[in-house]
Amino acid sequence: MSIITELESLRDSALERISQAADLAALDAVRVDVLGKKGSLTGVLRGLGALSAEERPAVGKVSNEVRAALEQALEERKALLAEAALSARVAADAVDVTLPGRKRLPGRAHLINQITAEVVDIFTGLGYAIAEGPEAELDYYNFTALNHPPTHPARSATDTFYVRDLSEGGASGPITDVLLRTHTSPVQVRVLEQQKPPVYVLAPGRVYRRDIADPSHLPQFHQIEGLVVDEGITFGDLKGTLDYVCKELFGKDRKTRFRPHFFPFTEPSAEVDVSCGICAGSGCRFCKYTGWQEILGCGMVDPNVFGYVDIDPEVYTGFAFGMGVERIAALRYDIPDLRMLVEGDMRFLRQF
Ligand code: 2NL
Repeated sequence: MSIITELESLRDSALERISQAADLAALDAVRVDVLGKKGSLTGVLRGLGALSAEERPAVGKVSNEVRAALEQALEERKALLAEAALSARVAADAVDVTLPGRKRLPGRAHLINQITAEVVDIFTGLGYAIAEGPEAELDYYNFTALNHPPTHPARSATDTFYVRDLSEGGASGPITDVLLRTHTSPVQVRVLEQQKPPVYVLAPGRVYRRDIADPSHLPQFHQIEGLVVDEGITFGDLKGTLDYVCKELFGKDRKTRFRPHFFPFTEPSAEVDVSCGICAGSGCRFCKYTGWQEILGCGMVDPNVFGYVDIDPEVYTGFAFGMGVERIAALRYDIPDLRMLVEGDMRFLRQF
């Protein structure tokens, strides 16, 4: 076989391999095989030196043509494959902007936290400070300093969760003087121990009572208590403050009434009703046909409480009040069963 035939056959098989190369890597492998340092065409060209002077021009011309043809075929195939690779990537990365967006379910604060925040806003607007304290509390702050006699029924282990000290006798050891607070009043006793009057303070927080959960009771709920101690504080200040707060919380059109009541820590004491928001006082099933909804308890701080925190009741007087947040939520949003507030039903947390 003449060297020219050899070159032509090499060209044809190389062109065939170029046209078959499936991707850029395969194409480059062909290039190295043919035109590389140890490539087949390079090998043939090296043999050119052995040819006679008459043969050399013709063979040289053909080999240049073969090289040029192969280089052009490689370039064309390379451009084609690069174009195909780009198209494939564009197709794979494509975003369908016509797809509907993903549905998001934003949440919101739980009703209890919403109402607490609202009440906190009203009282901070009146200049009150916010105070917090431990939920596991000493009997002294929860009962004794709040004028509960040693035999008061609320102190019974059937009404209050006592905490056993496991370091002393384990689960069968003695009931200690630590309990889960039954109201947030102990927070205020701690404030009075720390701070001389004037005191204007609000104590929101979680409290515990040993009740079986039913439509109107939860063993764990939230309370907001308030306390004012200053010179010359009267029951009139108490009435004016709570009437204002009820109107802020429930609406300017609402009326309040104060009914005599008893609490160990206040004297005199009262319960406060707000005129029914459904029937405006004429009587309906929401107010059990009374025209009123009970919303808080209050009174003038008992002088005995001042005795425990070393405040002179001849110089200072004060008022205090407490409300159950779950009860207020139930009244405001017409929730028939307090247990619904803690069952984790998404409808209480979803923002519509
Ligand atoms: C209610 C009634 C009340 C108080 C809480 C209080 C606190 C101190 C001194 C005196 Cl440090 N009193 N707190 C007073 C009257 C009523 O709560 O029905 N709570 C849900």
